[in-house]
Amino acid sequence: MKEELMNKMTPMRLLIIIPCFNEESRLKTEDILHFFEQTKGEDYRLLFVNDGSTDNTLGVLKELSQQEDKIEVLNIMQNVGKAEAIRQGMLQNSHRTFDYFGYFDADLATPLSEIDRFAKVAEKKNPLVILGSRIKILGTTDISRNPARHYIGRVFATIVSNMLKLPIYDTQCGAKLIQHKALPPLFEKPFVSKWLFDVELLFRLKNAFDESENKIVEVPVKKWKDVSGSKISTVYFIKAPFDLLKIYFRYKR
Ligand SMILES: Nc1nc2c(ncn2[C@@H]2O[C@H](COP(=O)(O)OP(=O)(O)O)[C@@H](O)[C@H]2O)c(=O)[nH]1
Ligand SMILES: [Mg+2]
Repeated sequence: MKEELMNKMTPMRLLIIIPCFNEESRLKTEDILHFFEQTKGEDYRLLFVNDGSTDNTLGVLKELSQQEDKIEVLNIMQNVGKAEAIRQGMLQNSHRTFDYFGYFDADLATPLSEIDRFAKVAEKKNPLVILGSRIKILGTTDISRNPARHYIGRVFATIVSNMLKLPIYDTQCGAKLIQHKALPPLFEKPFVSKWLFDVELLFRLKNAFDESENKIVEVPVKKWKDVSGSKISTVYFIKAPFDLLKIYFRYKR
């Protein structure tokens, strides 16, 4: 009881990584600054990782960080891909005393306001990982996805859920939180897949922690929308099944 009370009094400290590759035109600087207005009393920080962008992403990020103390920028000179950029962000900051580390997409397909909702779940349930989940629930969530990607995504998610033997609805939503102690087993080694690293994370989590641990909580996001200008090429949808098999045989026990 006393411990519960203590938890309530110590607000969650979060570091959210936002990978950016050529996001100059998609970065919603006003929404980002508004998020900090809305969460003034909280210790939520955003770490933007500029991953060798060839446009002015770095300039936009530097300007943002000058406007808000809680915005940090990590610059990677050469493009390493989303998975590796997030991994670098995690590794370079894992010595810091945040309760949870997370990642969100730069296009704010998942609005930043979800961070606060996730933090409340973290505070209450203390899971190793929180997964944002894009579930349409009439009157409760507002999810707008491109139909083709939705249906391909549903087939994909069902296969992954079976492979993991875990009832997860959505592994690919780009909004997740990870408890500090889970960083080493999840991010120590480079990922074998460039875009399906979320699946690898879940396999690593499953293999590194005991069944009894409160591992994963899925949180339906209130709002999610497809933002045009995706960097995933259509070719990748053909490659993805092969990547998935590679992951399955690498991690299955
Ligand atoms: N670091 C890094 N991030 C990337 C790269 N490509 C895409 N991203 C980021 O990954 C996130 C999701 O990208 P997006 O193109 O919107 O993918 P989609 O929403 O899954 O179609 C955004 O934050 C992008 O900036 C890359 O090569 N490197
Ligand atoms: Mg997107």
